[in-house]
Amino acid sequence: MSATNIAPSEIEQDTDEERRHARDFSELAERLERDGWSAEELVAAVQRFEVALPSWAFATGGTRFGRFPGSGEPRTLREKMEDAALVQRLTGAAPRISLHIPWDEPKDVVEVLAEAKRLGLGFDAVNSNTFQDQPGQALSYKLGSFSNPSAAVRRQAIEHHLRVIEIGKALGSRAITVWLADGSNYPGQMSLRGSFERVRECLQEVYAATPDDWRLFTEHKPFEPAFYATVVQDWGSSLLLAQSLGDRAQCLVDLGHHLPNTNIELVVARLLGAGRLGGFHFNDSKYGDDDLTAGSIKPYVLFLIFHELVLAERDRLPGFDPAYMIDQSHNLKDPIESLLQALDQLQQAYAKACLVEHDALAEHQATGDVIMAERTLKRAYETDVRPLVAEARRRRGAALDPVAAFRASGYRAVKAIERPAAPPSAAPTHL
Ligand code: LRH
Ligand code: MN
Repeated sequence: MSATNIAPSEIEQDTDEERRHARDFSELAERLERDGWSAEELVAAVQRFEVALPSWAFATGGTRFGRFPGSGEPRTLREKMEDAALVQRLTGAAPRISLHIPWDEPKDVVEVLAEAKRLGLGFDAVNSNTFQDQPGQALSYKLGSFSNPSAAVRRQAIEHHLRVIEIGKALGSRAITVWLADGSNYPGQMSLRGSFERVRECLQEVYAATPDDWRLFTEHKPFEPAFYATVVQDWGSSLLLAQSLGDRAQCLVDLGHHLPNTNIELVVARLLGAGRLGGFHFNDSKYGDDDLTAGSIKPYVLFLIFHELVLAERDRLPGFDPAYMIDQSHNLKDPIESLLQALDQLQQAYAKACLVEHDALAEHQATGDVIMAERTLKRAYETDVRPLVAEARRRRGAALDPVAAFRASGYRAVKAIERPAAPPSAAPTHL
């Protein structure tokens, strides 16, 4: 049994579970209809909600202290695509994969496109990488890439991005995500304004090389690997860059790239207001860029972010077309199970945000009724939408409970045989 093309009938949906779900969904639908909602419209909205999967998250990540690889992990782009196709099979919400270059650079684009077609997968934004030196690379990025004082290093970094765009064009991607590790560890090491100007100049050339139907996403991050100043440190720096590049440049919000207690939904609202919210790297974190499973630590924040997105959708904000992507690193969990959990959490957060009584909220905000305004949001957040997102999946022939279906499929055990573990010396796929 090759688990990827699990036919709907083979997804282990036991009839008891089916019956329980049917009852739970009809009860929820009845309650929603009583409150003036259309359960059918909500199911359809959840079905339209799609998130791209990161090619770099299908194998165990690790930290600088260690990596504990699991069994049956993918070793090639083809095997990562196979895993991505299974996640799509079980959720119906992840039809695209986002590649990181060179980590997951296609050796043969034609073959990869054929494999993607066979698996029913598409390609989302491509990601560049100037935060590592590749074997045989002429010049080092130790002191930065686009911000590097050396024009030769900047040129090398620009050439890398032009190549990533060519690969993306061949795969049918429509965006490039640029996260720069550029920064400094000590005061005085780097010109704080000069480094930013150099990044802007280099990005201008990369932006000019993107096709007219592409977007360029700038991704901010407060620290790591730089521990004093990061050139694109916060949403303001990212926004300044995007605004200076052109209309097709937008800001990507990685949820883990905010200092503790940052109001991320406010950052999202600001970027939406500026018409520059390009997309997301969904994950969760307690302290730093922990890349934990989305919705696992701060589910209310995830809901509040989706509340801003549903409001923007409702207000028909010009250019509103956020690219939803996951960016997680799996140190302890089975990567596929964690991605299935994340997709379920994202579907739930979106469904809850669709249940906010916006007119009532606006009224309470206008009249300064703080408590009723908060209760209106909490009422949506506290609605158990699990039967609704399960129904959205069921109608797509996907699993009511993807993690349970994955475990029942025995996929990992099959892959453990098909994919003998790489020798311990092999470099980690993603730190
Ligand atoms: C940086 C980051 C970025 C990726 C990398 C894999 O922390 O979030 O989006 O390139 O992780
Ligand atoms: Mn990211």
